[in-house]
Amino acid sequence: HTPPVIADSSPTTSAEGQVRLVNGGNSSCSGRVEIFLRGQWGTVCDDNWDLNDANVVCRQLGCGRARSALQSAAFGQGSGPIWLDNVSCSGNEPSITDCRHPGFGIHNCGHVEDAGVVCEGKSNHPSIAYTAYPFWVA
Ligand SMILES: [Ca+2]
Ligand SMILES: [Ca+2]
Repeated sequence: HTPPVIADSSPTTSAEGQVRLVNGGNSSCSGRVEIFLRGQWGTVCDDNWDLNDANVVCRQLGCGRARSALQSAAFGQGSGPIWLDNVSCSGNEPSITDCRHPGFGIHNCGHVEDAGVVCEGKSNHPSIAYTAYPFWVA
């Protein structure tokens, strides 16, 4: 069972605080972490980037838990602003932008330090709806 995909090819419809993973090959659940803020997609610096931070991104995207938090532009260098640096998540935040950080766009990084994640994959919680009636009840 696959949930319906809402087609969104227009860059102008990206929502403030939206997160995406870029350049992860076939997987939509791995790649360079990018965040949409103030009308621009930007990246996350790898300073203090760890599994707690990666877990928030993976869960936010419905990709389960994080397998690894990657540093040093493992998925290539992004462009545009570096929106986050020194990200400090406890792991339970609903969104990466809810984690502690010095402020959007405040950093001492270059794109060679762009952060990435590898998540386990699609959410392991398929929406299987069991019928209330066993098959032998007419
Ligand atoms: Ca961190
Ligand atoms: Ca830093």
